Amino acid sequence: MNLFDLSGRRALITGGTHGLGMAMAKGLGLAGAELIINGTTPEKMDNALHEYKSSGLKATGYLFDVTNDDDAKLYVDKIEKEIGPIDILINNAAIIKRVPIAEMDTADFRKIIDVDLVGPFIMSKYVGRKMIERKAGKIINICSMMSELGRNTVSAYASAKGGLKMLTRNMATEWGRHNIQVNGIGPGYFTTSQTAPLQVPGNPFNEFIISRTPAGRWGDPEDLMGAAIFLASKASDFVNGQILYVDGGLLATIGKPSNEN
Ligand code: GCO
Repeated sequence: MNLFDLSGRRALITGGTHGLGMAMAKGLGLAGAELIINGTTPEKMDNALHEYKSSGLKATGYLFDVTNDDDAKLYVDKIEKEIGPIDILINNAAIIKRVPIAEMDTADFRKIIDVDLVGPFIMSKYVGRKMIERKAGKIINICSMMSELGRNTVSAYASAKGGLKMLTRNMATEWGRHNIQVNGIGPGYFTTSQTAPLQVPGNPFNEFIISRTPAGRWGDPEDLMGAAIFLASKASDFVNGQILYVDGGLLATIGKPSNEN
């Protein structure tokens, strides 16, 4: 089982102060990795670091904006100087705004593309340069059902997540020969603060997801731990450019009418 052992590894998780980012970080921590948590909100960071430490995990926090090219370069250098070489990068930080295309502000569209697609590009560029020098590294981009499917009101988010799938494949193409594995995880519908508006009892979308997902439930953030550990570990040394969908089977099926079991 030491194929999945991350002892001695250092993992940087963007947007690691809550939700899916925190769950995946905890998974890597439980597998032995030292955690480097990126966030933008001091209060959320304090709470998160407290939670990591109370879970017995070694975690250090860095507040910076992944869309700011200079900051990203500066903090990647600072982290490598203060903590050590970054072995694993999870590009998880993302935002969403649910507005029909015809009513969406172009500035909002651009902001979502910036955080959800350009952010992973910027972080991967600066961490990737170090990994290329060291001829080793793991990068995991957090994609989405929206990397494959359209849905009302999430055009900017879906455009970014579709782009992130292709950025993943292009990074794998360019960096595979440097022993860098770049893959994606595509979470289905998970219980997080981001999806809370959708999961309100009585909201038809809630029932729709439960009926549309073969597993018959929303995902629990901890359901992502295994995929994150696999793609961060030796077990995936010959896996490159893949998107691992963790969605309870949602993408595998057309769904079924209410009169069928
Ligand atoms: C939405 C949700 C989704 C999920 C997730 C699904 O509005 O449809 O927020 O985007 O967060 O990305 O894979």
